Amino acid sequence: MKITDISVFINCPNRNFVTVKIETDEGIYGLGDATLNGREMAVVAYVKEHIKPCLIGKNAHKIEDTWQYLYKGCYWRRGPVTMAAIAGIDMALWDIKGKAASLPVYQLLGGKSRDKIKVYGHANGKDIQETMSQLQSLKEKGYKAVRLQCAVPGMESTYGILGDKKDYYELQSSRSLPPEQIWDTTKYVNFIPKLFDEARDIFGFGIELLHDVHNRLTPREAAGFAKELEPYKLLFLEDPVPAENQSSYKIISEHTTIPIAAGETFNSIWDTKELIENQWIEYLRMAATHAGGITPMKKVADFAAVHQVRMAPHGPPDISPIGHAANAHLNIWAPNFGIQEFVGFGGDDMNAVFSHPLAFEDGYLTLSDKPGLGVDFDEQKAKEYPYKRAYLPVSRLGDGTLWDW
Ligand code: EZ4
Ligand code: CO
Repeated sequence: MKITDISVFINCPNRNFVTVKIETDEGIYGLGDATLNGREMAVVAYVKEHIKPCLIGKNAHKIEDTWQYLYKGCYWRRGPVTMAAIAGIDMALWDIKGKAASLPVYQLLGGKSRDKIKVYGHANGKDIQETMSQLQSLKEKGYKAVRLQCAVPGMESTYGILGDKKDYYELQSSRSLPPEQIWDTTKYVNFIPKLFDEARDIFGFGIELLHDVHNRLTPREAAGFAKELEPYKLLFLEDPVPAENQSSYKIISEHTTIPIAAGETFNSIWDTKELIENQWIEYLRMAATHAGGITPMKKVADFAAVHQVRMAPHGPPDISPIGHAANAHLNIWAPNFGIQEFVGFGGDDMNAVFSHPLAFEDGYLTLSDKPGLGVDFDEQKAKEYPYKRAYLPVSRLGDGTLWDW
């Protein structure tokens, strides 16, 4: 089966998504997600200008060789743009192989290790009360696990909500340039334990709770913060410090028993090496879209399993339904799957463009048996949603110093 064409689509049905389509001479096509929030056009150019010319006429069944060719063969390895581009191609090739075999991708990975995929949702309030009412409504929807975030008093414009609730800090900004927010570590670390104290008071310990620090602390600040959160028995504390220096996590894990998660921005197995080999984390957040696709994620999951690290893939609204489906096929297979982040799909606009094999039922995602990844993409409909340049906010300290996001 030969690759005859590769197209790249960039659309904004609520969020910007980069979609790769590979066509073959047997009429089977595959879809991949290559979305890189805030840097989408770099990936579009990478696939169109640099990858496409090399793959036309090549054998669509050679997934592993194609992955190695794009990774080792270009000399410049790794990096988020390169790996998102490779992910788009890799997912599309798995989709093609599944369709050719009339099997869902999880069957090609080794079959199901579980029936359904446990997920966690997000409660993000402007104050503790609002976060608690969001937690309540997620619980009523069936969620068994919820990540709690809350605007910190005295810094309402940051790390919670930006005023109007549509502009929650993780969403792309509708402004033409990145909004800037002020960060204050002292206010943050003094406030968040109160949020969890209230949640355990009201909801008890029958629901799993999580929290994302978004890399904003130093290792020793993070260790102290984690110790303070220990009584609230979080499922995990995410990204307490940046992970470029992996040994920062040694300091944290030597001081606290709180389970730590990291890795949503990692794009190579090498980014995980010390964290996993030293068992400094309990959960790995890597996801197919930013890690180079399904081919490397299978290896990453197996490597993590050797060290009792479980997979908890990144599942933000800036991963397309194709990326979510790729994660789901990996999750249903991986013996060491833990939990999937899932905040729902982006409403009618997104559902008009993408159909997907996932359904939320009582705190779990189910995955249909459609061949391949099970996603479809309406190219005509997608034209109604042109790309809009958008950025995540940036953080600064009160004196203007640029801080980790
Ligand atoms: O802020 O994907 O745990 N989830 C997250 C995400 C990230 C966004 C950045 O593009 O931290 O929602
Ligand atoms: Co995160």
